[in-house]
Amino acid sequence: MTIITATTYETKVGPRNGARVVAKAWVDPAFKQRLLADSTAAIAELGYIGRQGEDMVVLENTPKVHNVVVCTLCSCYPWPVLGLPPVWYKSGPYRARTVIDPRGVLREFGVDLPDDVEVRVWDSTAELRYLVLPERPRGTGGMSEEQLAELVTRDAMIGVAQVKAPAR
Ligand SMILES: [Co+2]
Repeated sequence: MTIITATTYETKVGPRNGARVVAKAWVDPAFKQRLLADSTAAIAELGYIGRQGEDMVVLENTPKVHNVVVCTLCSCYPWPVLGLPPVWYKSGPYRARTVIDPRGVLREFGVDLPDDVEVRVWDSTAELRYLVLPERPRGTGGMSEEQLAELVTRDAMIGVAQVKAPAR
């Protein structure tokens, strides 16, 4: 019997599925189009289906729009693509402040967005679960889909981080 700690599941195992979705969207324009048009069905193409993932909406970050996901009521979270939510996602301060002061919360996570970037906050519900499609970082043109997936973090798919190119 294998015992996986909550921490491992939160940060490693669970979010790898979402990272594969993101990396595929970065390299496969047709998949990205399907992903944005019908997120649940496109994610299911990769086999990521199940509880808390029945009604997915993928939110695309662009140079002018940054999406952040929260659940103000409880801790709704897309289990099939991200695993279990981190402790801070369930915390009162994150749930309350993300709606009131998203830029302030993002700064605390190390994301300082220019004023001309619109921040959109999405409140998860039992019906809808969100996954952020982060921007592909510059300087990753030669990387494979697998290598790109390694760059994608859980926090970037919640919207409290940006994906960074590997240091040279
Ligand atoms: Co909830």
